[in-house]
Amino acid sequence: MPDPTNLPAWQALQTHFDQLNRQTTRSLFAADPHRFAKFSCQLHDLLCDFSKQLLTEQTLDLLASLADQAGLRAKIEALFTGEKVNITEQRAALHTALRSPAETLVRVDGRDVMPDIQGVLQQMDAFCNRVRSGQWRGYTGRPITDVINIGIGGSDLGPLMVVEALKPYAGDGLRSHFVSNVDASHLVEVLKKITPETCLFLIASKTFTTQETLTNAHSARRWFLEQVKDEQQIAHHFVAISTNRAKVVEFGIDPANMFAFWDWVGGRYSLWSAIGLSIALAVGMENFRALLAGAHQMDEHFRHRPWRQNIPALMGLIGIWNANFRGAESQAILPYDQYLHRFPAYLQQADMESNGKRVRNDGSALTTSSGPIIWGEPGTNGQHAFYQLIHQGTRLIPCDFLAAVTSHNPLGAHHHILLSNMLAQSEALMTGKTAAEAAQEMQTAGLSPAEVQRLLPHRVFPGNRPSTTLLYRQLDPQTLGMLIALYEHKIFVQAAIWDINPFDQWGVELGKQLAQKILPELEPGTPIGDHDCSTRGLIERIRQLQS
Ligand code: G6Q
Repeated sequence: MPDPTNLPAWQALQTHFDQLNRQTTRSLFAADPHRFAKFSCQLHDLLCDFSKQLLTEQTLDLLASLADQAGLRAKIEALFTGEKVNITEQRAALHTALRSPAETLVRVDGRDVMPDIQGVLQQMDAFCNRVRSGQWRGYTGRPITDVINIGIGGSDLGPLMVVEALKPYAGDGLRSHFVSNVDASHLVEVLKKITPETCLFLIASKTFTTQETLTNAHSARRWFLEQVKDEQQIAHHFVAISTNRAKVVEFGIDPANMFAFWDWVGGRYSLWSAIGLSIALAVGMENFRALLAGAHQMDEHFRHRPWRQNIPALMGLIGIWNANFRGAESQAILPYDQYLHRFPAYLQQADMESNGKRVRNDGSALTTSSGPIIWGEPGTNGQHAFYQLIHQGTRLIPCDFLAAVTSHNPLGAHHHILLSNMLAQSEALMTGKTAAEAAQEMQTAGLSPAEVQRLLPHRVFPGNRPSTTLLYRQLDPQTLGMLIALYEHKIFVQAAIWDINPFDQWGVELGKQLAQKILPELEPGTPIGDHDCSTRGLIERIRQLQS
């Protein structure tokens, strides 16, 4: 593929942007009362309203041409059919197969992967039933009460986000805990809440070599054995989720208690695999399967709908419009849904690890910016914190608002207050407040003409700040599956246009190597290797203060 910025559609978009930029979204709304209907689309209960973006029919036509010229359709097929789209690691990226119906045929290197996937799902099903029903007993014969997932990055963020999001489906069952940070405080605080008799550790690591996870897992094992004093009992309290059977055995976990997945499942795309065991234990296998089914619905929509009705394609293309033409550097994720409080953090990894790349697939440098900075907080909290910058700061910050129409916890006027805040924010960001409107407001409030003039620049809101609203009936497992798959595919669309590989993470690998070198140097008396004087100074200071 040529440099995306040399594609005819890219150039046409540039010219179009220069013209459209003279208008505002507010003026586009004033000119067209049907704008909402034209610039929104739906998949089942999920409505995506992108009418508050600065775009017209022509913008969408040009973005659709850009998708065609970048070969997006063929790239989607390559993704779904198991081609080795991760070109730097020579791997397929088949998270979509994990949520496909059993009868689908998906091959990797000529081998149908679906029987393996179904086999692990059945293993998870049987295991979850035993644990959740109390049949699976700890070493004293008591049922399990607490599940502790030890993992990091992709082996933590996805399952943690989903377990939080689906709390209403967990009932009074097992308590879930997640330990990711190698800072011992994370593990120790969880250990304070549990007892060896009734705990179940899930050691979740694709490679089973990740320093943080293995350190936490060994410490948890030691804590367990210090109290239980019988290695045989490990089998009742530790299971592994990994692609690396040899390392699991080396750690001391019975391979019968191992849940497998495969190298064609990327870490940050792995919650659909056995890495989702903590989800299935928390909410039951039926709900886990509903999550998969929702994601599959989004997969089908993405694979088959034309670009103009294709929610992930539209969101990806609009993201490109905002980032590469309007100059936005970040993307705010603003769920007005407390259960999605970890969704921005989850998306930070999904998006920034995937599209935080500086070279194209052929190794040449990108000539335009790639993945945006992803950040956010649940509403309405963010309104009392960083929204000021979104309304009146110097940067353009596109926002995604997400909300359920029906609350899991109907309580007085709470939900209407929540929704009205979200709607008011997206409206205000779009319309802004002109000088005339601000002046009128102050005059009505009785301010003197001099005061009005003095305050006017501070009280004007430029508006024209883009947002997309995703509205769904209720945050149930199926809807959540759709939402997650939507963002996964949005990320893929952008990678396809920028011609980058969203499935590798050499920056993460770098971090894994670097710490290994410094670790022994923190021990007093060991020689300190070759470092810049800042790093050397900090190592010496740590040694000095620890001695
Ligand atoms: C995800 C990344 C990374 C990974 C963690 C944990 O796509 O590769 O976040 O998930 O580093 O790796 P393990 O699962 O191998 O422990």
